[in-house]
Amino acid sequence: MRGRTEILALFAFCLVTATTSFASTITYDSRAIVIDGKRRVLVSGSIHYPRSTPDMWPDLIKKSKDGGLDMIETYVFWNLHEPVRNQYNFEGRNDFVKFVKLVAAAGLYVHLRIGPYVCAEWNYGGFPLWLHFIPGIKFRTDNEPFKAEMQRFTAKIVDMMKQEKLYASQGGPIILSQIENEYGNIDSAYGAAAKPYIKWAADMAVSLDTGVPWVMCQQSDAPDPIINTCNGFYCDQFTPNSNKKPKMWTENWSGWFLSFGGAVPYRPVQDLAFAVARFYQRGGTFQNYYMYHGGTNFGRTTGGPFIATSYDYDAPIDEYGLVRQPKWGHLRDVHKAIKLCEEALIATDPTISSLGPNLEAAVYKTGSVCSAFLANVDIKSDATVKFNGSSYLLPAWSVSILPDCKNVVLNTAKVCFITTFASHFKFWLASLAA
Ligand SMILES: *[C@@H]1O[C@H](CO)[C@@H](O)[C@H](O)[C@H]1NC(C)=O
Ligand SMILES: CC(=O)N[C@H]1CO[C@H](CO)[C@@H](O)[C@@H]1O
Repeated sequence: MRGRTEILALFAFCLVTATTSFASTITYDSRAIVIDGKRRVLVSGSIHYPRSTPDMWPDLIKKSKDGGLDMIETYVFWNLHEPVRNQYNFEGRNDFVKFVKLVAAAGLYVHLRIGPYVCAEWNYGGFPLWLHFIPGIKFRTDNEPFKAEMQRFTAKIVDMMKQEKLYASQGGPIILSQIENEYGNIDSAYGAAAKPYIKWAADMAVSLDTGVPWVMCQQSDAPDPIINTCNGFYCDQFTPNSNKKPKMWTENWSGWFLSFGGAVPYRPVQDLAFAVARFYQRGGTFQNYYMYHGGTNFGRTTGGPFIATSYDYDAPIDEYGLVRQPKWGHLRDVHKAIKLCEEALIATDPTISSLGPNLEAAVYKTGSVCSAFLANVDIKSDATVKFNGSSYLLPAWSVSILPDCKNVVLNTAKVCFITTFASHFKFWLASLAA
């Protein structure tokens, strides 16, 4: 017979799991990631669990949700988890099962980028040092000793996730996973061995049977069914390698990492908001901020040469876990505006037309829904355009979002936090003068 506390514990356990245990079917088509048969417009942000402390995680996740994110993306850091071959560490800042569960508890999705080569300005790109000493090994190419180790670690992580029921196909939050990392940027250096390696990596990942799609970023020849995705400051010009795959942006650099002796990186929110809105304007349905919270390179985890301990990245949440204004607030407003267009965005491809030099309209119209994006991509001149019977002022380098094809709910160059502050300031000046 069970004791009373045991029954209570079981009851509490059931309450917790009951809300999260509905399995979802995750697929994709030419427009979007499809969750339980419905295309979705998704906004994601990177938070790497070992770059903050477990005590910070719930608050970082909450601020991400409040900022309008649907998903958190993290890499998995092999050398952190297996510092000595076959001796694993998943404690403290390494406890990514706990991290993924906290994201799930907040009701957000997870994109798990296993790599296991991750780059990430991380020591040795995430490879454990012992890997280097395996006889005959050659990294990231068609090399048997390397492939055996890569497969072993990838399978280990996938198994851990499965045991904890963390894939969406099991009722968990993980709806996407990544294999390799930006290999397309360097594959020419591997000559003829690059193609068979990528084919092998794709087949190996798919064979692990996670029930959710895999992506490869910066890999224009990613084999089916792997989705090739874009990383960069701007991705509006990107197209996937098949018309059966959606246009996805897995790293939109919110700022940049800090190097010793270098300037502290800064990317204005107006430019970041412009890039995001342009991406959705031109048919995108998924983008991820790299980073949404950058955090700290603790200990000797930073990659080299000369990459600083701070990994703040000028991200919407700063190194210490505080929201960075006006970046965080303006992007939250951009996400709200884009979500108001979701029904139109998932229904159809955009019809793109020119409204003059450097001026572009994209209309998503089908049946009774209509949403539009109006862009001025000139970096100097403001412009007034005629669209659907009305006039609109478009500041230089900005996008206006019209969820009903009529009313502008947001222009990416107009930051409310600043204007509110400015009008308070004027009011305050006026009151001084009186
Ligand atoms: C023009 O705006 C109306 C809403 O007032 C909308 O119903 C219609 O679809 C729009 N047409 C175009 C081509 O954007
Ligand atoms: C990989 C990539 O897309 N890089 C681009 C990032 O954005 C800058 C412009 O700021 C381009 O010069 C890079 O090519």
